Amino acid sequence: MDRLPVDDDTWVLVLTGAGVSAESGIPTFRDAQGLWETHPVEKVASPEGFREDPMLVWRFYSQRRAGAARCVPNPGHDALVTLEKRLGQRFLLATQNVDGLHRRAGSERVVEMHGNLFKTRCSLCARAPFDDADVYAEGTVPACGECQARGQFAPLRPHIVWFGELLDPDDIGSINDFIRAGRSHKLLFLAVGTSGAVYPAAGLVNQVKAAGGSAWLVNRDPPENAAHFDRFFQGPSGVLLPQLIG
Ligand code: BJW
Repeated sequence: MDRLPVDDDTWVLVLTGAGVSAESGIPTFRDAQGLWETHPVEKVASPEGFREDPMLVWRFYSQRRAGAARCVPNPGHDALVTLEKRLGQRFLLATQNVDGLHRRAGSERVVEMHGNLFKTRCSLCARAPFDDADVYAEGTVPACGECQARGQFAPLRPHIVWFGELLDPDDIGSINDFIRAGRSHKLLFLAVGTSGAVYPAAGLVNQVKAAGGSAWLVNRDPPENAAHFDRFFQGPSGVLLPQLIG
């Protein structure tokens, strides 16, 4: 099997999606038996859904927290740690995953584009998102203590980027800076375990190609944006990434 073509002048931007955590036991979104099949996305993962029924949303995220806390990183996560160790600052991992498994595996140069399942923030005030692994009891909506101290009730919400919400500009900035810096080197994009259906992540391949880079893909099924990649390795990332990275 081919190895990822990495030398001293190669900069690697990795994009991961739910597929990379599938072998750890975390459900994907759009596959058969994926999360969206049993949980309507507009009800559990949209600002409108949260306004309408915050209890339902917290039940969904509490279950997800409990599930993800029981899972452990798989050899695909580990292979990306190996790659980062080899490349140092010539490596950046942009993940759409909110499960925290990349950091638990040991990845450090990570941008969590869609937030983090184990962080919470206030739906009203500007306090910084905080670590929160609580699994809230059925029928509960946690309230912001800081707003409460000011005599106002404000529901806390998961620190997740829902559809229609903007990604953190600092996160987008880090990814764009990396692509800009990589332009004068051998820039390589590696997408893993993502359906290529959700933007702006699905457009990163085009950004890298426009910057003169090449694009490799590891996925179980052909994603929506498959045509933009130079190489496609079809199969489970927990098996293929260790082979590609060595
Ligand atoms: C394996 C495997 C194994 C399985 N090994 N592989 C441009 C054009 C059109 C629309 C838009 C656009 N720009 C923005 C939009 C709107 C929207 C969007 O993209 N809509 C599309 C659906 C068309 N984007 C947004 O709203 C974003 N915000 C934004 O851009 O703001 C500005 C703006 C707004 C509106 C209009 C224009 C501009 C925010 C997106 C936030 C996404 N959030 C979610 C929900 C988080 C909830 C949560 O986690 O609790 O993030 S959606 C969900 O999808 C989640 C994921 O991170 C994301 C991507 O899913 P992913 O990871 O690809 O998973 P799956 O399940 O889809 O695929 C798994 C893949 O793995 C499959 O291919 C399998 O084959 C594979 N696989 N096992 C390897 N073992």
